[in-house]
Amino acid sequence: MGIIKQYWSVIRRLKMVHVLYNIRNYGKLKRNVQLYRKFGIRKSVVSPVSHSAISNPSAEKPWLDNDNASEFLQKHPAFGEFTAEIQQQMLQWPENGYMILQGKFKDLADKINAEVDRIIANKELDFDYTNSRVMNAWTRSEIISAAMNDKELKKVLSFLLGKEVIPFQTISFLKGSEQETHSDFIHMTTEPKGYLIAAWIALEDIGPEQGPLHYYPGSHKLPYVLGDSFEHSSNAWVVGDDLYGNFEKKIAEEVKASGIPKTIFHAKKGDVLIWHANLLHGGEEVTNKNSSRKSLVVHYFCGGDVLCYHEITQRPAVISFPSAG
Ligand SMILES: O=C(O)CCC(=O)C(=O)O
Repeated sequence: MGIIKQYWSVIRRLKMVHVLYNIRNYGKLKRNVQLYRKFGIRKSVVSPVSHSAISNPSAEKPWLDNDNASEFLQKHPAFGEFTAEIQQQMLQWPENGYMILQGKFKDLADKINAEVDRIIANKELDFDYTNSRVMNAWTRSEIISAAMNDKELKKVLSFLLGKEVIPFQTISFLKGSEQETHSDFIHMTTEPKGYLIAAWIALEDIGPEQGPLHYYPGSHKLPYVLGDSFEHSSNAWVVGDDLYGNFEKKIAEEVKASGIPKTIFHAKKGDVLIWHANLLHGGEEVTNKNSSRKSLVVHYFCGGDVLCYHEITQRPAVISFPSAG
């Protein structure tokens, strides 16, 4: 690793740097004061926060994580408002932790790709060459912003969680991520647990050589793996640089022990895969190194009485929740 990269990797892990950032963003964090009281977090809202600081965890969970959820789902008055195809997909959510909206963004996919190309060509946002991706392209594109705020999509997501969802970030991938199997919940964490959801949109047909996405149906029912479930070297001053690697090892062990078979998603252009906060997923190897794998993933949190933070970096989530004004 180059000296500048090494320097940044240390600075980014310094908790004091996070505190300064949080102070600057206090306006967006002050909604957490009453949530910290509720969940027994005896800290300032500008301090680092992690699962281990919660002394009064909530017993609440998304309604479809409860037993007999499929039965309740069909009886819910809003269920009838969805198309038969969406209803069919929703019925597998409680058991499998994912659902697919086939071809939903088929007509918009090329326009989204053109927007991402423009943003990269004009250097409007930093292009991450290592991971072949651009973060938060929605901030520079009305088309991408409209896709992430698509009414029907948000209605489905809000129904699945039983609370209104708020889009939090987009990641535009040009190539397969080859990311190890993980749950998003260590990156984007909530209390009560489970109030994160992701919508992954294929922006082209994706074949086996392009590093398709994989996932483990039903793995969302495995226990949440957070920073106190495995060893790492974080302390009062820094977030340990072994935290993520050790998390991935722990997840690999959990996957093996569960015996759940892997599913590979050979998506068609415009398909949307929606996954539960704890569904284990990742990127397959890109076997054709020249191939693209264009996709857009949107992560959504819930606001209201939900605390949102990033367990991996121990930072509270800095978002303009509607209630934060
Ligand atoms: O698109 C991929 O390959 C991985 C995306 C992912 O894991 C995520 O956004 O959480």
